[in-house]
Amino acid sequence: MATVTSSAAVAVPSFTGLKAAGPAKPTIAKMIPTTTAVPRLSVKASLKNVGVAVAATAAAGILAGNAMAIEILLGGEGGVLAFVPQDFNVAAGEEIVFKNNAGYPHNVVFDEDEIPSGVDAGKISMPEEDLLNGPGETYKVVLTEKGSYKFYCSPHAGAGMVGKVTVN
Ligand SMILES: [Cu+2]
Repeated sequence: MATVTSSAAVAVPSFTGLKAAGPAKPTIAKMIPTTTAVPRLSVKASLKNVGVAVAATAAAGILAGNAMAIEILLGGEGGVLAFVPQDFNVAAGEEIVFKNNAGYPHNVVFDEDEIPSGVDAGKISMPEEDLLNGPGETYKVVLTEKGSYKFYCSPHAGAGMVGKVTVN
């Protein structure tokens, strides 16, 4: 029972991740013609192939996501309490994926005094009391306003777990 609950809880963020990956749809559109272009496939084989295509699409979605999103690790090698990288640039509208790596729990809170004026820190931050507890858990945010933003991990800000992103 506990195992089922736990795996379901883990599945939710990864499903959300796939859903949120914008490029996944065009990839599917690309994959389907490839699948149907093989006329010798029986229905059964086609279904099997669809399964493979879906799996491939998930992988491709992650790859395509890399072009449109940046991944920031929460916690460095050896359990260093840091965002990795801790200072980076993104394009306006590019997705930033903060991913639990080591030394968690972590969270991502933007400093309301260190973001462009007019941006609501509450809308782009995790609530201070919310934490990413499990391995690979993610928090995703898209910043559309250009400028520089500073953020921190509330449990570890005192240990220097702070970061900066410049939106161009
Ligand atoms: Cu932290």
